[in-house]
Amino acid sequence: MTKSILKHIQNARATNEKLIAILLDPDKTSSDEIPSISKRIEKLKANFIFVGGSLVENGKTTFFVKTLKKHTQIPVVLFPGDYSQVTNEADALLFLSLLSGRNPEYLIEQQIKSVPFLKNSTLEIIPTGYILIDGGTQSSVLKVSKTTPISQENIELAVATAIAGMYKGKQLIYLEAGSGAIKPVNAKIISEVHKNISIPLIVGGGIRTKKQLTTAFENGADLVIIGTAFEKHIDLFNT
Ligand code: 1GP
Repeated sequence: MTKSILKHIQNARATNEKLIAILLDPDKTSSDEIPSISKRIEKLKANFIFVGGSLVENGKTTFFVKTLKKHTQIPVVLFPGDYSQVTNEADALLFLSLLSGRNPEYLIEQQIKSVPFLKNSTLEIIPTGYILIDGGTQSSVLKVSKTTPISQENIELAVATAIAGMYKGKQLIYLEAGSGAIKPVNAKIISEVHKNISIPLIVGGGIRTKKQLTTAFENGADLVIIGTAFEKHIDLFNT
């Protein structure tokens, strides 16, 4: 029996353990690279591998995760841009609702479309409130979801959105500045959201330096997601 990924993250919040996930986009990573990438991730001692992207070709994720699983024991968590990226080869699924947006497609439609598959799957399904914060770029999430991100200055709205997510029964809150963000989610939003919710907090988007990583952790992120910096071989764990 594999350990529950949600329990692992909840336990981290309770014990102040800080977790890292490396994000791999099957659309940007060729499967030939998987053996070497897996080695790099193992070396970093990342806790999870997140797999997903805003636009991934249908069917690609299944093969990608299957290959990844042959090369690493690190749990694989789906972080899908749409329901076609859901595969039973992974360990868990972030069942995302884009709470900062007002597009029904990403609040409920995609979730309904995934049900025929999920009903018969063994994936651990983790209800997650996904909140897009303005990272200073036209992020893929913004383009695909056609929603307005929350301004970095509007702490009140970010906090209220996170609390509403918790009241709706989400088990995790994910503050997202968007992949490749110029401005990662600022310290104030992280700390205020953290103080106001009793569920774990994920932070990602634009984290490229050790200082940014430490800032996110020190202000209350329980799990930080690193995508672009890993792709670009930026060593933010030792620099
Ligand atoms: C994207 O938060 C993640 O969903 C990672 O962002 O690629 O900027 O690290 P980066």
